[in-house]
Amino acid sequence: MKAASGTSAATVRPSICRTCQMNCPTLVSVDNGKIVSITGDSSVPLYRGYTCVKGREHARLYGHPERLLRPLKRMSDGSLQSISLRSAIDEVAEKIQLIIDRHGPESVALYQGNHCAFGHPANVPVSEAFMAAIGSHHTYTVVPLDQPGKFTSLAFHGKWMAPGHKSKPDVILVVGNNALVSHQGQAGPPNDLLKDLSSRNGSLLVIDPRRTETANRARIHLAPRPGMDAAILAGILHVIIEENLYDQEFVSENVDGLETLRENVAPYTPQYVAQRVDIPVDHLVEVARIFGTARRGYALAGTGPSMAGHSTLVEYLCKALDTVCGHWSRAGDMVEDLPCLLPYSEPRAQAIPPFPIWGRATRVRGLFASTAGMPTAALPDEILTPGQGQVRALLSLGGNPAVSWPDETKAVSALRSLDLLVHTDIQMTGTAELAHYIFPSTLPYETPGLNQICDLAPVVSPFWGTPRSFARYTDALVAPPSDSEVADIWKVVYLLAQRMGVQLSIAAGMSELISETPAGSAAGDLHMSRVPTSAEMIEISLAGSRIPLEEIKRHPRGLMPREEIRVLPKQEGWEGRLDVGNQYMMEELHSFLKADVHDNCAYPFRLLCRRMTHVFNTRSPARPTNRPDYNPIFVHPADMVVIGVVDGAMVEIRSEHAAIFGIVASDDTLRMGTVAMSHGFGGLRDADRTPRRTGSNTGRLIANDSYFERYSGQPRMSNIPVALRPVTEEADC
Ligand SMILES: Nc1nc2c(c(=O)[nH]1)N[C@H]1C(S)=C(S)[C@@H](COP(=O)(O)OP(=O)(O)OC[C@H]3O[C@@H](n4cnc5c(=O)[nH]c(N)nc54)[C@H](O)[C@@H]3O)O[C@H]1N2
Ligand SMILES: Nc1nc2c(c(=O)[nH]1)N[C@H]1C(S)=C(S)[C@@H](COP(=O)(O)OP(=O)(O)OC[C@H]3O[C@@H](n4cnc5c(=O)[nH]c(N)nc54)[C@H](O)[C@@H]3O)O[C@H]1N2
Ligand code: SF4
Ligand SMILES: [Mo]
Repeated sequence: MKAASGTSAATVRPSICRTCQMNCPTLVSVDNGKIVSITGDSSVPLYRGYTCVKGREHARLYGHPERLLRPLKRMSDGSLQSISLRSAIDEVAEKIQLIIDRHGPESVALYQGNHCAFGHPANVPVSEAFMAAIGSHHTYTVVPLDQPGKFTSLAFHGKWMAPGHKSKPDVILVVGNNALVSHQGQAGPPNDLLKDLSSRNGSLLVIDPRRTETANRARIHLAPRPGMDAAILAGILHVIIEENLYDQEFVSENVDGLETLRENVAPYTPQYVAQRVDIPVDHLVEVARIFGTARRGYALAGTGPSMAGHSTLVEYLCKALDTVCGHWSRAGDMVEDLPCLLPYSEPRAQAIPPFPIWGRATRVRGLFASTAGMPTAALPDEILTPGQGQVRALLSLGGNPAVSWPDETKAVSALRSLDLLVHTDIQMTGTAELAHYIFPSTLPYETPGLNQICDLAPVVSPFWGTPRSFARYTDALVAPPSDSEVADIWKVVYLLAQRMGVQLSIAAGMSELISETPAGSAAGDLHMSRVPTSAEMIEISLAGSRIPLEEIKRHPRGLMPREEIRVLPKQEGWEGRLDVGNQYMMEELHSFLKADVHDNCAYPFRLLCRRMTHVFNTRSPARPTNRPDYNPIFVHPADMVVIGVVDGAMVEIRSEHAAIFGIVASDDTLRMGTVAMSHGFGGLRDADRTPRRTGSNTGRLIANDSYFERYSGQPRMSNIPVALRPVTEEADC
């Protein structure tokens, strides 16, 4: 396809945005081997040409002066020097081998950040294969810092073998998620779901201390004290059970624990909850009645409640709500969003009963691997704690641990203390500043790819991903700059393995991306003497996929399989039942009846997590010029008066653990007494005195060992008690 662009004719090619989990289909204008612009592809009905500012601005990254183009090596004087890819691989392979010989394979750890999973589909399987081949279990992901409860709660609740009611819901209860900005919800234009809901007279119910873009559209918005979601959900369950609004037939056939749940939510009367969390009692009762009487719908939690310290419990209670209300597909119902890229797994109207959550123990705080994976917040301690099993080398792939890990001070000293830190990135970040070797990465449109994150999303949360199965493949559209030595993440790992003489075996292809999915068919051993191409690696990663890659490739604009998949009936003699009365969960719920342990008048505000439209976590060089290049601290105007600051003023934000500086932005959507700030900003600890230039890292305010969830190790990363005081830039920075 040709399109006019200035004097020359640009070629417009279909592709996929890989900047966030939504994987919007894009049209990319390429002129003279360079990306000129990125727009949405309106030929795909599910997306109707939607893109956001991040996806469009991404075009500016390709020739950006801040982009890393050649591998870098840290010299003995601390400076970084260019090195060839070949030499960097040789040196790193030798150093890893030496560490393994001296300290054993368990001294090597792997961290897969967002862009490891978002980028080339082989990044995750190849890096996991590397860890398996050297014999280390130290593989960590972002999940335990994000919404680990999505995985851990399954172990306590069990899993329905068919999806929830994704299409045509009558009710959606959103707890601390703002999909209109984060796009973490149904894929496609974020408004479509809400428009469809209101056109059918359905109800959007939102629980969020901030009147978010999503809350603004709600029939009822509860703006409670943060961190109390479990108590609110217990109050909703209380009403639904006491008023017999639940689905008695579904429960008697498939669910255990209702009586235990009834007893444990009994103290959570609407009056008690309303008073504890400071919301109108009639609103709470109305939310419960709307949810309980809706035949189709779902409860969906986001990062807010997860990060407030009770990820597993909040997710468990959301599942309990859907389960007692019978919001799961039954035999004969259509399944419209089965992943295309995973092996086929039969939807059945039956329950997988609860399964063990406990995995291998760590050496830290009694934490262990769980169904959410290894506890990432324990990794800094695994690095800093001497003795048998100490981690000494880290492969940091597609993330930014120095900035994104909670407890920045500890995280940075851990990363600094490593014998070897190998990092892949596209720009100099906090982590790159600490790395011994940096491998610059290809950018998405320089390598072939798939929409795997969106396609697989419904397996993690039935309410994520496209409403209908949709797979799209893209070729590489442009070559990396001619004088560069950038590489896909999988390729760096492959070359290291090759140099170390290690055989890589891809065991489960794409299923590696979602830990709770049964392994797919084995693709087997990789050829280790001839480096596969990026296109070949996609074929290998997709072995056993429900829709074969050749079929997907035949549809350059994407494939929406024409199929009629229906939920199969329960197998004869099947005894599995879901559990809504798990003992651990009920004990944790009980703890909400006590006073809030975090109440301390020295820290009168609560700092909430939040996302901003124009940036995906770590700040990017390709950012819109009309937005500040820092992360403001949003404060309610009435609270600004109390603190004595005006818009744009600088404040010190102090938690029990540490202090950072922030620039105030007035925001009357916040509940008074709460303030909000995005993460992913700020330079390294020692150098960070420039909140107006680089922003500040909220992770520094968090201690990873004071308040943390026992199942995932996730520290409290939202609802952080803080004190705010005005500061003058000259005196304090
Ligand atoms: N205080 C606090 N901490 C948090 C959170 C919070 O809300 N508050 N949120 C948590 C959550 S939900 C998550 S998911 C984690 C995120 O944790 P990470 O995944 O560690 O962090 P990101 O910022 O997403 O990482 C992006 C990194 O990838 C690089 N990058 C960008 N594009 C590309 C690319 O195309 N290829 C490659 N190779 N690299 C690229 C960026 O330069 C950056 O270094 O942070 C967690 N940390
Ligand atoms: N534009 C953009 N999109 C993104 C990202 C980004 O940085 N920018 N990050 C991506 C990542 S890594 C993730 S994990 C997803 C996250 O996606 P979401 O979970 O939708 O993230 P947020 O938009 O931060 O929404 C969290 C909400 O929780 C609320 N909240 C905070 N504390 C509490 C609490 O205790 N209780 C309740 N009920 N609510 C609370 C906040 O006010 C906020 O509105 O977004 C992804 N998408
Ligand atoms: S919503 Fe996500 S996938 Fe879509 S254009 Fe924006 S960043 Fe890209
Ligand atoms: Mo995340």
